[in-house]
Amino acid sequence: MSKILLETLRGNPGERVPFWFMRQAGRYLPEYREVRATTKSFMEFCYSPDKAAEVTLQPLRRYGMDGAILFADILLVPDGLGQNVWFEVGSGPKLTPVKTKADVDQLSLTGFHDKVDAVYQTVAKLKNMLPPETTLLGFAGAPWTVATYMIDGAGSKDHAAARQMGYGDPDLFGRIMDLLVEATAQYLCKQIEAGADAVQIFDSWAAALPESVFDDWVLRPTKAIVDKVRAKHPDTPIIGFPRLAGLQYARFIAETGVDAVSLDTGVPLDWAANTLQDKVCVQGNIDPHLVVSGGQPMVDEAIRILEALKNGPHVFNLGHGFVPETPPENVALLSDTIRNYRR
Ligand code: 1CP
Repeated sequence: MSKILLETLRGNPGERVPFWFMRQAGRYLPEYREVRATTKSFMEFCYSPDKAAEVTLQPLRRYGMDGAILFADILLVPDGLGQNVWFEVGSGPKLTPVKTKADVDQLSLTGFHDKVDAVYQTVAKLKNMLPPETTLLGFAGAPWTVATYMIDGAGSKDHAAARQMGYGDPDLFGRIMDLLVEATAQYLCKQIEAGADAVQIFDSWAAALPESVFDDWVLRPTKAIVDKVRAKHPDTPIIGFPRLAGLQYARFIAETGVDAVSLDTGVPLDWAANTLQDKVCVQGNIDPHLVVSGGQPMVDEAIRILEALKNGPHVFNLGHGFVPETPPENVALLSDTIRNYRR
């Protein structure tokens, strides 16, 4: 049976628009909170293949999405490279920050795949559990976004430490980025070898980077990963998400070679339809906060997006991930609206 999401990502849309949602697994679902409560540490939870596979499948049982996204986190990559990563309740991720040459010397690809092996096991489990028409999505963070956490030591508003290292010590910063490119390419290849049908690269913090560094910090590392993954797996679509990159979305597509892009909430749809969608499949882009209030305004906005992008390959998604306060019944209404729409 053919997978409609996978076919659409390859540029062959059908009558129905396939859908999946960023953060479709997570705290807005009571059944997620129940499984999550059985493991204290979030990292250990991500490294538990049975639990990670279970929470990946939970939203599909409720809403029948066309895609299942592997449950894991972008910060497993620095953990696999030997950095100390942990999550604190209420304040998010924490890492022992990478500041000096000695800190970078501590990071290594040796032992990386053993450390993250549970992720590959989760993918393999999901491959066996999913119906043949469902697309299994693997993912990783893009080097720039992962580097912001590694260098700042936490989530931050303006990624000050990473930007300052990028400008002030480009050699040291470049070593971190090169290591991330290599680790991320290998990590995505292993997910594909374990059964992922397509992969997404999340550059959540690509916003508002000056064009003089956008090339070095976003375009080139992403292109290097795309080239490496494609050399081994030429038929696996790669989705990029340079979130809030504005007009740079066009260069992102032209220069990285991705097969699809995820549109953030701010991308104007006429522009996307005319400038991006003739080159690649687009995903997006309803505001996750509109799914919190739901009702007719959410349905109207979903139809507006479906209509605006109906002349090319489109995968319906959010402009960013679901927030924990999302009422599950609103996700049901949104899913039905997309499922019943015909191009
Ligand atoms: O227990 C919990 O609910 C903790 C919340 C949570 C969840 C559900 C975190 C902590 N990570 C995840 C899973 C996750 N993270 C997935 C798989 C699930 C799915 O999509 O259904 C994915 C793809 C991610 C990716 C991720 N993690 C990104 C990129 C996408 C995005 O949202 O921009 C980022 C930036 C992270 C870091 C992260 N993980 C978790 C938190 C609280 C954060 C920090 C976010 C921040 O700095 O604002």
